[in-house]
Amino acid sequence: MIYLHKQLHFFIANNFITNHMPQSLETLNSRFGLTNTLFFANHAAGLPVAEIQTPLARAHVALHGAHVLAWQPAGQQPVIWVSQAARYEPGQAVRGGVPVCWPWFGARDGLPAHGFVRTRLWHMRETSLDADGQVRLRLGISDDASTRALWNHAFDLELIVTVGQTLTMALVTRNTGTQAFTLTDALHTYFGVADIAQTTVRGLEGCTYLDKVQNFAECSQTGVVSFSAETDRVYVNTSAECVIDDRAGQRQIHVAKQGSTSTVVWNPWSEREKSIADMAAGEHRRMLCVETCNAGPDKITLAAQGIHTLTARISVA
Ligand code: TA6
Repeated sequence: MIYLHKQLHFFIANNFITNHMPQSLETLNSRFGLTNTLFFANHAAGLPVAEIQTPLARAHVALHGAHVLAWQPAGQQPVIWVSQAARYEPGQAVRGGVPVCWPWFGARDGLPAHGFVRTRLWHMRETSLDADGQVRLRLGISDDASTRALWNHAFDLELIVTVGQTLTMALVTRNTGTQAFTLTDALHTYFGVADIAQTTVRGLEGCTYLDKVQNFAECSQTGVVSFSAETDRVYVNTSAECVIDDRAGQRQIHVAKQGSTSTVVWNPWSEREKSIADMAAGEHRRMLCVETCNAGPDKITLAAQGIHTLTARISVA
């Protein structure tokens, strides 16, 4: 009996350490570093970042928020955009990269915007180099007293990032509790473009969208999406692949997805940009968010022990 009790105590303590204690740089490098391919370094404010460099691509992934900060396939300009004014601080969301919005997308009265996992430290669970030269990272976070104070559910969340000529991000939600829960989520991807005024997004023609700039008015998309003012739209009931046609940059970025029925398109334009403290003047010209989501009315309900995966697959032509 005493032996069993000790075993149980050991299991719980070990599990708690694996899921909740910060991992030191030394531990990260010794357990998860990959020779000549992946190492961990402390970026600003001591936040550990996985730096990946292979013949296929370069990428940075922070443990803070499981935030993909950079991805640049070989022979291309960087694809993911981060503001020069971004703040890398515990409790802050980074302006740019790929914020993980979960378990809700958007604002909620008195609660953090876009949920609480983008501002928390995640755990590195696994790294590997595949036979085809792609690097895979698996990061995780699970509930504790502080998450339950904001959202009273038991969960385990993983982000599996695959870095190669294509960037794949799979956000896996597991309901580890005994009650069903409902969530919305997003891989809120910021893309770099050479000139927003010459950029369009294809794939959403004919879709219904909720226009945040017009107090969530329901509208219908005619033709491709183009940009000449603040744009903040939740396209609903769409699983379509989108293509960002960056004419000035002479490239097309493909955003394919699975497990997602909404796409958000956002550019703050010049006026709104001024109210965003962590965006520098004029930066809206060089960025565009095309977000792989389940948002607005497109909610996910997960039964006890259920699993849902939201996947974005990004490539450049
Ligand atoms: O995804 C678009 C959006 O919800 C916009 O409404 C805009 O506020 C943006 O996200 C950024 O939100 P954040 O909380 O990161 O400032």
